[in-house]
Amino acid sequence: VSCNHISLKGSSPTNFLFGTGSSSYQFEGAFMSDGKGLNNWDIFTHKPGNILDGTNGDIAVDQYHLYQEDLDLMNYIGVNSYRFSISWARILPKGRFGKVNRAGVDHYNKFIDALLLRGIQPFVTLTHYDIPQELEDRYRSWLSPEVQEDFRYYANTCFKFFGDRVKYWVTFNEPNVVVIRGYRSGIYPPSRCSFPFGNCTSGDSEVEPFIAAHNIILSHAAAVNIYRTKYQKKQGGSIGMVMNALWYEPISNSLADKLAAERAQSFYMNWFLDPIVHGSYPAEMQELLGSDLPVFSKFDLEMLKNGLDFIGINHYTSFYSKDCMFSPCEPGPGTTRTEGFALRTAKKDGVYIGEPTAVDWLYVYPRGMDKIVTYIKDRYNNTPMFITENGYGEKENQNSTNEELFNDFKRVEYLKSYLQALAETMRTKGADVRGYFVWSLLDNFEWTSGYTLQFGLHHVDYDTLKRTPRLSAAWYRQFIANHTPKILSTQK
Ligand code: GBH
Repeated sequence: VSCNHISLKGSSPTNFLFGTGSSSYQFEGAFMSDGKGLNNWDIFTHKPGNILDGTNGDIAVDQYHLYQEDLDLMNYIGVNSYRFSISWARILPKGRFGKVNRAGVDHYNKFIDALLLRGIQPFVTLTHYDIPQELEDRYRSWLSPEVQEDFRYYANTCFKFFGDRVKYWVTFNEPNVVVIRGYRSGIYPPSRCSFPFGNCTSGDSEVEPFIAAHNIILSHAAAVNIYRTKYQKKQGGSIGMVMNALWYEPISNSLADKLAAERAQSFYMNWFLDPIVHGSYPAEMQELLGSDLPVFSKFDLEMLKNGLDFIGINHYTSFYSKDCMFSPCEPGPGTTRTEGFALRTAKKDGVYIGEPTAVDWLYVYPRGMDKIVTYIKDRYNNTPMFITENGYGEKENQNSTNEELFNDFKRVEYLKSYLQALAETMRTKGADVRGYFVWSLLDNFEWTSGYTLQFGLHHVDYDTLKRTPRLSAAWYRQFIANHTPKILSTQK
């Protein structure tokens, strides 16, 4: 594999972050250790039928215990940042209704110190899909405005204990996925659905995703407000939100399909970013949803002015978008009123938008990276951005050869082409992108797919938990070395 040089010079500040991503539930394991409370994913994965291979994150890749080993892997690759999330229930087993779990605080203190000792900046998410089950049981978590108080309390606790050393905070990972999958299709906890699907038959109200989203947006605002008023001056960090960002390409040049792609984006990503950056829901949502869309009070609008310091972008793939408002479509993803009447489809005239992969939603379309970053830059006034996730998934099986397990040429090609597109957008359009994180350092628990999908730069053997570098790890190491000013290099 060649390591051709992609020029980031002139477009990136000298402290551009190169890292890898992770999350507590997918990595830590230790689900009952040292006083941790149970969270929504602990409960969900233990119900038969929810996870493809019947597994769970009880042990995951045991990063809770094996982190020193993982730090060695990071150090070898030469990343200057590591993205991970704090397990809310490890810090506050019962939310604000119980005590702080000091052992949980100690764990993250040790982990953060160990990262910094190696010159690796912690890039920390407060919640990556997880919430203490206590808050689900007490008041139905995101469906209740009460959750804003809990999230504020939790965020404050984290800023207080860790903010002296953590300079990058993310309030939420992919809240759009949390509400779509948790309250529309029901395939994630709390398994609420507006149409019968899989295990989910409850036929809950189709407005629940909008209520949950509203509470998440206001929880974000509450956390940012605390950070701005009590910590930011002293601690000097920044705070943002991470969105799952698909690129929606209009399936034709017709105005109707172009408008459909806009609606698709508004009902997916702008849904959260518009209120936080511009103070109101996207116009398309207001028009189509009317009084089904919650309204921000005067106080809410004041809180929303706290905005964010950066936008985190998880970008993997692109889809075509086809109008279903002016001409009817067969039912499919995106076609209803509450999704913006825009069919999401991977094919145009029978041809995929990009090479399909082992992951059913992942098509290789590097141009999408340029298009989505440009779109966000233009819509949100070139707010500083981080690519907080980008990666390639594979599916190993019993018969996979060593060649297939470790020589992941396709992952390397994917990462190279997406980074190439990103570099071009930064250089030619002046997009203010400040860092890039590969998903992921290691294979890990891939939510409802269990351990059947692998996204790691390192292979994990689940019998022994042994980590083995893939070709892509060596490639990323070389890439970072080629693009990091020597003076900042943390390599010994
Ligand atoms: C990210 O999720 C997660 O942040 C990370 O934890 C995960 O391991 C990683 O990517 C790899 O999957 O069906 O309407 O939700 C991304 C999961 C799944 C989100 C497909 C977008 C399609 C739209 N993505 N999904 S929808």
